[in-house]
Amino acid sequence: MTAKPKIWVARPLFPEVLARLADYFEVQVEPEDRPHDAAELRQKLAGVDGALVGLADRVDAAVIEGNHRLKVVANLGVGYNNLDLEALTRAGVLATNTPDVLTESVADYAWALMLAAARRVSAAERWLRAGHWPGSNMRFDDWMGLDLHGRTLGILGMGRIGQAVARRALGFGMPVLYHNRSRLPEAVERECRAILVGKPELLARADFLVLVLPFTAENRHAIGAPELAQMKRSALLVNIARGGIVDDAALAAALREGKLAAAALDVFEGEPVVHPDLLALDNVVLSPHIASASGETRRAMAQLAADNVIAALGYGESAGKPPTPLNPAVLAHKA
Ligand code: 8YV
Repeated sequence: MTAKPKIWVARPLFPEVLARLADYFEVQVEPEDRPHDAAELRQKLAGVDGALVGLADRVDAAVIEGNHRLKVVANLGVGYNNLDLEALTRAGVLATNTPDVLTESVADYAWALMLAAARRVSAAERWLRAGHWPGSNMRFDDWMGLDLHGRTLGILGMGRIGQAVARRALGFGMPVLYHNRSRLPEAVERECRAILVGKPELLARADFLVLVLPFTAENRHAIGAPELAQMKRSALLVNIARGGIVDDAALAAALREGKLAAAALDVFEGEPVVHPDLLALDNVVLSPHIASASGETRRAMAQLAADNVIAALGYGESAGKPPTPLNPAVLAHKA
């Protein structure tokens, strides 16, 4: 009997997913969630045929150089700015991600953040827990927030998640403007009731601006001091995309100086460190990168990453046809 291929799982995962992987592979699972530096990643990937990695694991040319065994790297996330796709493709290593399965949960969470920041849910709860609620004699004008209904929703980055955020706007009676590299097909625009505008117009007109764009070199600080200055003072910014798309220091300054009403952030520059100026503010809702973290969705993401590895290494019903490849040229080359 030939030995099973080996795979490395960079973070603890659901037992049912690990059990499925173990049907085909010899599985090495990291016992705790922590990022791995280049030297460690290089060493972990050296003796395996495939790997499931997290967003904190940066797989680049230096990490895979000289590795002739590795065939597939499955990212546990839809965003893949941690993978050097060119280097992987050059090395003939397939990369995969987890699109679609998280779209609706992340869109739900964008609305959770919008509502929480607009209606000051986190700050009010902190105040209540600290025992400050005086009861029925609370000031009538205390804890007043912003309404969502009737306000303009702006979406920067109109991929699958942006569209799912837009579709939910109908229920809130919010007109939708979007800006994207390319215009959506008319039928999709109609379904999302979304109108394409230039970035300056989006910044100037949005009452709620949700960022859902991928993190690329061009998108670094897509929202910095100059962009924040173009937004309404009464506006609210939501980042569910990636840390680094927003200049967090500039955002904290704008919030402190009243140049922006509020913000809600699920992602940060330099995670898990949060800029201290943001931590000091009450008009920003902060969460630890959990937009995709519903039980169903996290399980589906892990299963999809496993499906990709199983198929890429030639097993299961979809052998040779991994469901969500990022560099399918590698597959074509092998076919
Ligand atoms: C993470 C995400 O994958 O999918 C993405 O791009 O940012 C998240 O869904 C998740 O936080 C696991 O680290």
